[in-house]
Amino acid sequence: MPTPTTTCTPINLLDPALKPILEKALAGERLTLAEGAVCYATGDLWGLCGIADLVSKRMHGTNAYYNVNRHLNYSNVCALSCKFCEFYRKAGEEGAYEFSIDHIRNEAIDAQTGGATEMHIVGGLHPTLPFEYYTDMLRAIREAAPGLHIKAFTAVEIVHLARITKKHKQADPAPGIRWVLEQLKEAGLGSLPGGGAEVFDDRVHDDAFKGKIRSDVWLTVHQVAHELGLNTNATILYGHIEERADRLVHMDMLRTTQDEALAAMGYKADASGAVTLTGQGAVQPQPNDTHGYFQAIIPLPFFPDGSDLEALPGPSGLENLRTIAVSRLMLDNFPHVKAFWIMQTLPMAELMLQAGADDIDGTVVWYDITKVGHASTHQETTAVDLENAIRNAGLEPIERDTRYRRVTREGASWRLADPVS
Ligand code: V47
Repeated sequence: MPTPTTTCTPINLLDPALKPILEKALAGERLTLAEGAVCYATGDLWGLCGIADLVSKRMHGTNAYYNVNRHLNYSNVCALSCKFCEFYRKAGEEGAYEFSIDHIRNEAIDAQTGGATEMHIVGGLHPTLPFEYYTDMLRAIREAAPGLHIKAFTAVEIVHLARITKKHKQADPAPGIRWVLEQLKEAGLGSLPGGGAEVFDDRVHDDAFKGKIRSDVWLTVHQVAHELGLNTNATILYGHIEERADRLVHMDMLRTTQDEALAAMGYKADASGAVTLTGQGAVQPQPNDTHGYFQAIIPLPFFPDGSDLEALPGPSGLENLRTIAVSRLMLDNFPHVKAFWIMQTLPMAELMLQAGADDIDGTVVWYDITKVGHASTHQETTAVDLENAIRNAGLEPIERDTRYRRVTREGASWRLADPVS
């Protein structure tokens, strides 16, 4: 989309500690970790949200995005036992499942018939499904529903596939990851979702999700994907046993990786190597770039229900709002901040659209990873509900495809807006 030219008016702040943050935001300069800590500590939450909103409006004007998509969790069988996860089952355990390729093909046909533009596919680390299951899945979708963009497999699954194909080398994981991604891309993979990042901290990793890839390998998967021209997203799972300082380090590691992607795309870095996209008139990365980049950060609030960490309360609504605002301000080179309505709820997502978020994800349909209360896996909303939520936040709803190109739609039939913007 073209860069909007909205002029932003400075805002009144109750906490003087936020003044340098506002000045840096207005100048499009990078915040330090210490300034991130100020954002987390301030009592003037609305002032903080106002700064994040100003940055978001400068980047996107009054546009806010959603898509017509379908999530699919192909299997919940997982070799790992992450403490925060209530989704996984062991093979043979009650409730364990894996979808057949026929089932997945039918889902894709159904999604395409209903007008979806994207299928978002993730699952557990299945101990016995062969590599061909994953490439067959992609080919079946591509053949049966060629209009769907396939966003699939977290970095954790990609490394699992490198392991089962014996391509993974602990000392140098990049070549095995590259091989897997090349095969998947050839079979129809269009981009990578942001899952599996959790929090990039070794203490938290070893306590809550030991056995999962560490931050360096997660980031390598995304770097290699970018080199292959695949766009990706990133997540941060917060509100469990991590500290706020851990979240800031996580965000810093992500933005450093994004600096590299943007520099490879021709963006000019400052003396410290930073490339920011938040300054007045900054040009946002455009679709059709041959080098990939992170499109969106998706802060994921921890849902304790049914997990081994069930005794924890999970983050409050205000902490969720604050984390959206901090994400917008710290991740100055991420084009989009997504308030995933399934995890944030649609009413909270409206608030977040006034606090740094510019995207609320899509119609979803099926979602098995987190379920509010006793909800089933059928968690669907309509494009009308998403548009209403965006309008309630005073913004203009823009239906986008996976690459944030504007979609024009009549019922289930859609096309990219012409000219592509
Ligand atoms: O990787 C697991 C998280 C992620 C819990 O890329 C939990 O557009 C909260 O990554 N409480 C999957 N979170 C979801 C995900 C995602 C969602 C929407 C959009 C995109 C995107 C990506 O969910 C997992 C894990 O980090 N998760 N269990 C839990 N109890």
